[in-house]
Amino acid sequence: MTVSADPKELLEMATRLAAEAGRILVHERPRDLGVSATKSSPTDIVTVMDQRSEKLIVEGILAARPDDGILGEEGASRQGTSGVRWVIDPIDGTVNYLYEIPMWCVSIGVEIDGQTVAGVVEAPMLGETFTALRGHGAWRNGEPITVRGEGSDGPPLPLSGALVATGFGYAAQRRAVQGKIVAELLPLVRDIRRAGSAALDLCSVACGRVDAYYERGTNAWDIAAGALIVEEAGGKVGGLRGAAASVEMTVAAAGGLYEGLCGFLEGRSADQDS
Ligand code: LIP
Repeated sequence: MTVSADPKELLEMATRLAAEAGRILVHERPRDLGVSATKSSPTDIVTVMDQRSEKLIVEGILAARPDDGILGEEGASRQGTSGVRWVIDPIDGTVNYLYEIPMWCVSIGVEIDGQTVAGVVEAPMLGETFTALRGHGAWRNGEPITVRGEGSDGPPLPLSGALVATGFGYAAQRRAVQGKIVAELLPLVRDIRRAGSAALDLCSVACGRVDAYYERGTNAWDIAAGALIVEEAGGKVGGLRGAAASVEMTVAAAGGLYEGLCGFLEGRSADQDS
């Protein structure tokens, strides 16, 4: 039975598939799990479970919606004809998954005509399922979530009071530049957190677990669902100098703090590698 392109139904299907993938990632993880391949650098790893998760999700999509497009981190890529495209990170936080650190998730964003309309981030080890439906809100385990400070009519949070999440690339040269930038930011903010999963960092912004997030080098599959979850939780997501969020830079925070963090990052050309 083909699922209609109703965003609510697409979200239900994405949530079901993410949960199914989460279950095998937890219960069928080989005890001797190793690295089955590397990508952009020796530390940019893939495991057999990344591949199994993506395969399960893709097969579930195509069984219900054979005309949809797909973009997956581990190679799933097909042009669809329906206008619906699924953007999949089968394990976001792969290094955490390999090291049995709980901060990993399955992230699925669903686009209609290029705009993300539904997103799910499933974090089985945290017992958290983050979902969002464009124009209708964002939820954690079915309960509405908002960015920290959203709805208060007080002044925007200053950078000095912000708990800021970030991440680092896999290439040594980029990491050296990112290390210099975070070293300059550290004395200006409350503190820094590096969780190892962009999708979960974005969900942490959306539910107020951190105040802001930024990272250079995230891919579409890292942020597709999480960006919508932040926006529907009252936050702002974008790149620097008014650009959209992209591999160049992704910034997420509540309004006033967003501008302050972007100003700091623009002043240091944080969307460059030199
Ligand atoms: C991860 C991102 C994270 C980044 C890591 C890694 P992956 O994605 O979610 O933000 O800092 O280096 O790229 O590779 O685990 O899917």
